[in-house]
Amino acid sequence: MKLYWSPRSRSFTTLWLMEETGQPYERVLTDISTGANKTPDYLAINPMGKVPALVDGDVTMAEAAAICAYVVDRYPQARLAPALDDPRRAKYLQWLFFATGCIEPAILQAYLKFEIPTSTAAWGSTTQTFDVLDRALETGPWLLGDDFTAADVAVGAGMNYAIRMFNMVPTRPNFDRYLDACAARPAFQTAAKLVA
Ligand SMILES: N[C@@H](CCC(=O)N[C@@H](CS)C(=O)NCC(=O)O)C(=O)O
Repeated sequence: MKLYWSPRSRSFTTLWLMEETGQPYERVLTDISTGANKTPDYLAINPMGKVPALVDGDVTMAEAAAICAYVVDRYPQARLAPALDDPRRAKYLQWLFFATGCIEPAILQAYLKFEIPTSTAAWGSTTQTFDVLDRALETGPWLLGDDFTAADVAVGAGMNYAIRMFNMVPTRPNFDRYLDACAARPAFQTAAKLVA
């Protein structure tokens, strides 16, 4: 697999995930500060011209959370997702989609301070999204309890970015405990050094 990535970007999510699998992969530096993400060759991989993106044989794909889902299903031996017939798969998918569908816009709303009616905004509001996440992390250590999954990579990377890297939203005790647990993982540390 080839992972197209850029320093100091959302590529971190997928680098962390790849490191968690323990499988070999090729990193293709696509530095967004140089416009490498807007070349015709790269746009053929991701027409959005954004990183990360993944190439696996004839497969091309983008969107960090989708890449997480794809990779862990390709490497089931890494045990980073409940199996298809495991009832916990439902919550795993819910949190994976929550990362981009709710957490990401909630962070931007907190940062940019724009108002949208809560019934219209897909994430309700920053408070609503973070209250729900806070309660889900009450027991821990992970979103599915004792089992760390790719949903923790997607959620943990987003929260780490917003709270610890860019100070965009205030932290809470459950978030701190969760982010400490994420940051203690060797794969997280390897990925953090790569994107620094
Ligand atoms: N929805 C995408 C967002 C990716 C994204 O926003 N990437 C940013 C870097 S963090 C990017 O490539 N920006 C460069 C640009 O748009 O020119 C995902 O989750 O993968």
